[in-house]
Amino acid sequence: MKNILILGGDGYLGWPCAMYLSNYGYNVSVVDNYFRRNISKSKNIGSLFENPSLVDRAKEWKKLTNKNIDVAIGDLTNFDFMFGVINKTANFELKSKENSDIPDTIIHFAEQPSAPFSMIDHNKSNFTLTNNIITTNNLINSIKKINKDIHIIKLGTMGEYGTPNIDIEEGWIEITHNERKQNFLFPRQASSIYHTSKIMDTDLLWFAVRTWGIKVTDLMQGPVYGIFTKETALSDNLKTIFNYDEIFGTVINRFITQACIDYPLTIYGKGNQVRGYINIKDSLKCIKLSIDNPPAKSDLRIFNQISETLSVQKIADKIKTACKTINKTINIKYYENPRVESEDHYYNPKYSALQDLGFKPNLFNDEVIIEMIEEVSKYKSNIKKEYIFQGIKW
Ligand code: USQ
Repeated sequence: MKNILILGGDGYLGWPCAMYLSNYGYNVSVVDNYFRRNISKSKNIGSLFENPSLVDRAKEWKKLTNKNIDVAIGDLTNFDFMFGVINKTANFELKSKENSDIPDTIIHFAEQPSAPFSMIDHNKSNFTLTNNIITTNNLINSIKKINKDIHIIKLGTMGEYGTPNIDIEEGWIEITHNERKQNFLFPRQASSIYHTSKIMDTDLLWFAVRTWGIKVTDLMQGPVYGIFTKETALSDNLKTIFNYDEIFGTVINRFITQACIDYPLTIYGKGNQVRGYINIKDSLKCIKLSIDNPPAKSDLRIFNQISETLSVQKIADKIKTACKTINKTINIKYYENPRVESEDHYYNPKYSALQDLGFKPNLFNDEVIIEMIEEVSKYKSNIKKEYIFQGIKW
C-alpha cells in the first residue's frame, strides 16, 4: 500500500483527505503549522465550531478505526523541517511503524488559501507570497535530494486561468506561431495575490519538471463546498474546519450559513461571475484518482478539478428553490463588488480528464442543499453575523 504525506493536514481539505485515504488503507502522515487554526481564533474569522488539535483528531481516528495517522507540527517554509518530514527524520508528535517509510506521494495543501486575506494589506500579501512559494520550492528541493520518483500532487486553482474570452484547456494549449507549433502552459491571469501565488507555484513546478525530471500533478480546483464526508461524520471530534466569514468561507458555504440564520445572501456585484465548483467529497475522490494514476517521470500533468460551472446568481437561486421545499424564504442582497473581477464574462473550462479516469461528479442539487442546511443549522447559535460581510476591498 502506498505511503502518503499530506502537507497542510489540519485544513478544510487536508484533514478529511487524511482520513479518506487512511480508510482506503494508505499509510498516511500529516504535517501542519496550524496557520489556519490559529488565525481562526482572531476576531473577524467565523468558524462554525472548534476542532480538536490535529494530534487529538488522529488519536480519535485511531480509537475508532485502529488506523494510524502520523502527525508532525511545524513550518514548511523552513527547509530543514520540510526535508526532515519527508525523509522521516523530523520530530513527529505521533509516529507509527507502518508510516515510517519515505512517501510515494506527497499532497501539497500547505498554503495560505484565501484571496481576500491576501488583499488586506502588504503584510498579508507578503505572507501569502512567501509562505506559498517558499513551501513549494522547499518541497521541490527536498524531493530532488531524497527521491525524484516521489509524486507531488499540488493543489492549484482554477483562478490561475482567470476568466479569458476563449475556452479554458486542461493546463496546456498548443500554439501555432509563424507556422511553428508548441505546447505551452495555458495563459494565466489571476485576480488576487493569492491566486497569483498559485501561478508562481505552477511555474516553479514546471521548471523543476523540465530541469530535474520530477513528476507532478497540478490540480486546478474550483471553490469547494460541503460540511462533511463519510469519515468526518464518524465523530464530533473528527469534523473538518468550517468557515463562513468573508476571509476563509467560500461562497457556497457562506450562502448556506446565511440561509440558516435568515441573513440575505451576499451576492457581490451582479452575480454573473461564473466559477467551477466541487463538493468536498468529489474533491477527495479526484485526489485518490490522481494518486492511483500517477504521471510519468518528467511530466507536469494538469487536471481541471471541478464538477460543474455555476454563476453566483444561480447558486443563490438553487438555494432559494431548495429552501421552498422546507418552507424557508431566502432573500438576496446585492453588494457593490468589493473585488476587482469581471462580472459579465465568457467561461468555458474543459474538465474531462478526471472523468476519463473514472470520476463521476455530484452536482449542487436540492438534496445536497437541504443536507447542508440541516447540518449547519445545528450550530446556528455559534454564527456571528458581524463576520459575514466586512467589505475587504481589492
Ligand atoms: N462571492 C459572492 N459573495 C460572497 C462571496 C463570494 O458573490 O459572499 C463571489 C466572488 O466575488 C467570486 C465567487 O463568489 O466571484 C467565488 O468566490 P469564493 O470566495 O468562493 O472563491 P475564491 O475567492 O475564488 O477562492 C476560493 C478558495 C481558494 C480556491 C478558489 C478556487 O478560497 O482557495 O483556490 O476558491 S477558484 O475560485 O476557482 O480560483
